[in-house]
Parts: sequence; structure tokens; C-alpha cells
Amino acid sequence: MLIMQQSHVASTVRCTYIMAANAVPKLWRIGGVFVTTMAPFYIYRRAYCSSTVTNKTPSLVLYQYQTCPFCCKTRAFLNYYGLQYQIVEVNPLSRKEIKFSKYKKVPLLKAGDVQVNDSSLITSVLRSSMILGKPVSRVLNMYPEIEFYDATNKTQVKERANKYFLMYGERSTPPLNELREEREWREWVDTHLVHTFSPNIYRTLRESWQAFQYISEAGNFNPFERAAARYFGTIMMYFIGKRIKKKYRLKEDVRQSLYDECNKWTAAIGKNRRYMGGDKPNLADLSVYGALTALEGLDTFDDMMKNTSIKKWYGSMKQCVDGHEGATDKQ
Ligand SMILES: N[C@@H](CCC(=O)N[C@@H](CS)C(=O)NCC(=O)O)C(=O)O
Repeated sequence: MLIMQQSHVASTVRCTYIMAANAVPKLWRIGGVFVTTMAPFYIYRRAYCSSTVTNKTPSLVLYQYQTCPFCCKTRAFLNYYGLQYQIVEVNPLSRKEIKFSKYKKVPLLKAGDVQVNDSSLITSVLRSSMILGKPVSRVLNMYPEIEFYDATNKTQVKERANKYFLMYGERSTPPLNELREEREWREWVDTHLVHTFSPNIYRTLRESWQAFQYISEAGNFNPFERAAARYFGTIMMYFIGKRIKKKYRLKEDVRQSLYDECNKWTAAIGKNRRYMGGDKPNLADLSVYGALTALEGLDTFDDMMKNTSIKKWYGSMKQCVDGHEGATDKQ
């Protein structure tokens, strides 16, 4: 497995920067200066992740930012099931690698000619495809797109309303309460857990500075550009982090909000289960684990490990995912 470790933290920051900036449009415009400064230095990278291949697996190409939490969660799924895939690291500014796509976010997955957008949809479609033994193109039709008006953000939105559901067809399903629990916690990752990330990563000027050290070190900067990224990015993200904290009503101490979410998760697993899926991880385990890997290497991650009950579960998950333990469990 080829891991693009050198860009790990830089991409986390880059992604949370983009997420944050989208959440705060006015500051995004200010951020344009930063974006322009950074633009030439994001490098297009390809890597091949290889593990078990099945005859049924189409050629999978994952378009991603290396440590965007949504991309991390998709990779955790692919790695756990030992699927072979190619990574295309997207330039977050030009996004030229995904010019072919109307959907402008990552992750997006190409399975042969079929494009699947959104981390949760990718997970559901691929898992359903394994369960049913049907090609991705056919399974994707089971997730119809609906369009609606989002009154909060005042935009027209296209969604696959059943994106957290798995398709079993004629096959026997696990107990319904287990399926419901798995769905609800997968949704919780997208609607609660990830919202605690940016305010924590940019919590203090020191942490924000630390994060932007990684960005500038990962890129090929001349001294002026490196300084511009460090100083401008550090300050801007510090303030954007505060806005996000307010938007999602996080606690005064944002670490506490992250700890609370982690402890909620371990409490939901309880004392009698190793994983939410029982003896083996289910899609909720993979989703929580994958999203949290985006924080690795940052102070936030170390604090989370020290101050919550998540460490043991996280360590077991790492073994399962890195060991592709789901590769024998594709049905
Ligand atoms: N619901 C999507 C969210 C994906 C998302 O927001 N991705 C961010 C990166 S962290 C992105 O691509 N933003 C680019 C942009 O909005 O311009 C998923 O789960 O995949």
C-alpha cells in the first residue's frame, strides 16, 4: 500500500480550510488572496493502492484530497474491504483533475465509466454491489437523485435521500435494529462529528500556525510564498474556526465538543461489543474511524486520544483497516 504520508497533514488543513471557507462566504473572498498565493504549489499526484483484487471489481479511481475527512472515510472503507483503487489527488484550487465532472467536491469515485459522488453514497453503492453481486452501474440506479430547496442555505440541492441505506434485494438482511443503528451513526459522522474538526484544528493561533507549517513544508515554496501562506493562512483560519464554532453551536472549549462526540460514540458501542458491528466493524465503525484519521498528526488528535475513551477502539480499527480484514467478507 502506498501511503502519501508527506501530504497528510497539509491536506487535512487544506480540506478543512475549504470546508470552513464554504461555510463562511465573506471570509472566503478574503481567503482568495491566500488561495491565489497558494495556487501554483499544489501538486497533482497519483498513487496506486493495491491489495486484494476480485474479478468483479471494476477499475476504481478515487478523486480526493488526501486527508479530507470525507475522503479519509472513503479510503477506510476501500482499504478495509481490500479493494484495489487508484488515487488522483485533486488540486483544490483549479480542480483541473475533476474538470470532467459537474460535481465539484471530493471524494468522487469512478468505477469504470460510472461516477459516484459523495463519501456516504460511494460506501453504500460499493457495499450494496458486493452484497448483491451486481455491477456498480446497476446498483447506483437504486439511489435516485431528488432535487429540493434547502431553506437554511437558500440553495437548490440534489441529494440521494437513501444514501445511508444498503440494498439487499432477495438476500437476507441483518436485524433491522442493527441496520438502523448503523445508518444513524453513519449520518451522525457527516452531521455532527466532522463539524467539530475545524474549530479544533485552528483553535489557537499557535495550533493554526502549527497546521500551516505543515502546508508550507509540504509544498515547494520560495521564502516569500511560504511566509505568505503561513501568516495569512494562520490568521484567517483562526477566525474562520471561531465562526464555525458559533455556526454549529460548539462549546466554549471546542475540545470538549469533540470529546463529547467521541465519548457518545464509544458509549453507543457499549461494554459488550468490540465494534458497533459486533466482532467485526460495520459501516458506522469504518465511517467514524475514517473521518478521525484526518486528524492524525495534529495536537487535536493527541488530545482526543488522551482525554476520551476512544483509544482502544481506534487502535483495533486501525489494525482491521490496514490489514484489509474485510477482504474475506465481501458478500
Ligand atoms: N457530503 C460530501 C461532502 C464532501 C465535501 O464537502 N468535500 C469538500 C472537501 S472536505 C470539498 O470537496 N469541497 C470543495 C468545494 O466545496 O469547493 C461527502 O460526504 O463526500
